[in-house]
Amino acid sequence: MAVLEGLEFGKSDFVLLDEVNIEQFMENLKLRFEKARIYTFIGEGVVSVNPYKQMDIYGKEEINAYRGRELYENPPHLYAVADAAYKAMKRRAKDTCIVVSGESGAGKTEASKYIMQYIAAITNPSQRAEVESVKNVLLKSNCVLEAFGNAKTNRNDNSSRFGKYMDINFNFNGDPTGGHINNYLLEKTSNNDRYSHNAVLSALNVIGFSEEEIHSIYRILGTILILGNLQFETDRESVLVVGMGDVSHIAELTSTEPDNVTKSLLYRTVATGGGEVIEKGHSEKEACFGRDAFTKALYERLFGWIVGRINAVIEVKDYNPVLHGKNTVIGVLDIYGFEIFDNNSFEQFCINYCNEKLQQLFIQLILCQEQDEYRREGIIWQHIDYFNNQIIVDLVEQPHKGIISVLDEACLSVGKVTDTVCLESMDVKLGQHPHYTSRKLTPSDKTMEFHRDFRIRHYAGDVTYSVEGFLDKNKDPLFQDFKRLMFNSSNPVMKEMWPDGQLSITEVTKRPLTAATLFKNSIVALVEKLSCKEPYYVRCIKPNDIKSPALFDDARCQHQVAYLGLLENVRVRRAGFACRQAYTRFLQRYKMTCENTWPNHLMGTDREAVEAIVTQHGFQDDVAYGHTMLFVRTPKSLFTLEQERAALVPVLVLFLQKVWRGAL
Ligand code: AOV
Ligand code: MG
Repeated sequence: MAVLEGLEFGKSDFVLLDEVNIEQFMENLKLRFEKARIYTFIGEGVVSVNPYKQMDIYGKEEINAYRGRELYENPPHLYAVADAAYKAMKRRAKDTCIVVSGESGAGKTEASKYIMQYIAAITNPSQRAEVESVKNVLLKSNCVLEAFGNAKTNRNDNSSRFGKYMDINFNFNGDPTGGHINNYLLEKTSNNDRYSHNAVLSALNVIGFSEEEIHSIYRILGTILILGNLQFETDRESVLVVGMGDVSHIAELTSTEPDNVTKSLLYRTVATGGGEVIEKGHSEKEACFGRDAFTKALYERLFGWIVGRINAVIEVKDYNPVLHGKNTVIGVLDIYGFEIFDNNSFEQFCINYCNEKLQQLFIQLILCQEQDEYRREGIIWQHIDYFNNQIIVDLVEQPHKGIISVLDEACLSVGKVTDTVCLESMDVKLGQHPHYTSRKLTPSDKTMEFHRDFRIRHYAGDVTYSVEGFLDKNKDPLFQDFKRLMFNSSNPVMKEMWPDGQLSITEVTKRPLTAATLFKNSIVALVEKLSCKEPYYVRCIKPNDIKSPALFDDARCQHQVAYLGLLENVRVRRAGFACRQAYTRFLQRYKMTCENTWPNHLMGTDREAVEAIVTQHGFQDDVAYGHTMLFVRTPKSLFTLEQERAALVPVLVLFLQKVWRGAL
């Protein structure tokens, strides 16, 4: 709990509110925002309100103020949380993660950049070249990924259209030795002109992309641009490309043959039931569909390949645990936030499902496990209620019954299943679900359209999805012909991106997994990765919808506070205990601070010895005794012990040396 701010700035930790209710919470949040205090703690986590203006709080001076300090020694800041995650990792050899969450435009990407910069700034004091280069790549990779993966949306001018989870590996010294990026790309974005071409180019160079690779990247981007304008026409039954100049341009950029480009745009190879291979001409509609799928795939593969190259550069190499000690990790997650547009499609469905999963993780880790532990340890505890969104997660992902499974079924069925038919089978399977509805089920609700819309009551609000295009987006719509075209490119970089192009049509029989299932699998894996680490939360709030630095829209903010479960978070935290330690461990560490326990205690149990230490230091009212561990309400009590221990250690070492030398 920060002590350095005056009361005129409100409470620096929501735990310190006189009463935990929504009115006091909002009053404090608003007061702090208006006083340009955009961060407020909830225990070891921080709530951040997007200031929509540059703040002078991220400089060297601030970095030095937070470095190595305890949370309550400084005002709330992202740096305090980053430092807490770093300290836990370094002192206790724990893998930790920093989860940055909040809706679109709330400030997640900015926050995660500041966190990365902080970690880079406080590590590698001896400036070892190999560590510096890892840090450089980690920082520069952001610029490249944002250039390719961000776009302007109604909600955010620089909206992340991909999710990013970055693991940073550390050696026993606490210096970064490498890292790994997982990306969760959803949409192809336009060639984003917000980014300076030179900055991206220099970042690509720093990361270690070769000239040839950089050229190939630009050639692919050029191809995507041309494809975006490419048109077809039908002339007496046959479909043609309008303007053959574009075809030769594409062939030149992709180092392929113009004839093959035309062919893959206008025909597809199919295997007949008898095993015969024939070429079938596209209709104009099919040709457009193929072109769009090809454009999207070019983009996805380019993005995936860039991430892969960055990973190859920063991968931990030659790590020897005997020489270098335990390798620990801090993960930083910055993903697309909850989104509601006027027209919501498959992408919003995936994004919002992902946010449901992350909220579920928060509930599990912060609200659920914490309370379970108190119960297990026999601590007297008044259960705190909260809305558990597992029911919505199930609605989306449950096998056989969930929306994804209905979608997949529709995509895999043989006959012609349309989006509308798919919507009908969702209505049949999910009609009873309290978080699902459609116009057919509630005919009076004119805000939805018949045969088109369904609505999910998400934890963060109701979202109406238009089912149009869901099935196409869920299938792997790319004809094998395009894959083969690119695999046969004489440009080695492009060839490398399309290894599956070498399969002949008769070999491509197995149905690929659908986009929704692939997405679900990747998010499930992400949640698994996060849940085995010690989590630190940054909860971002968007103060208004007009990107104003001066407006605190009460209703919008209160809505976010409610669905993020922040009040419940404060309640659990406040009634709860910030620190806990097994009795034996506690005793090992602090027995020297108490005459009755040093060097060994003569009491019946370790717990009694711990009680003696606590009582001698006078913080008996700040603790509770569990079956196997001690719970400490405020970190300050432990801090006092730590300080005393730190002062005693040199004295004891001297003492022991004398004993060994026989001087005593
Ligand atoms: P997001 O990551 O949460 O949205 P961003 O981090 O991109 O949101 O923030 C949106 C915009 O708000 C930024 O471009 C900045 O203009 C401003 N902003 C956010 N945080 C700060 C800050 N600490 N200081 C100054 N300006 C800030 V999305 O990616 O859409 O979910 O998919
Ligand atoms: Mg973002």
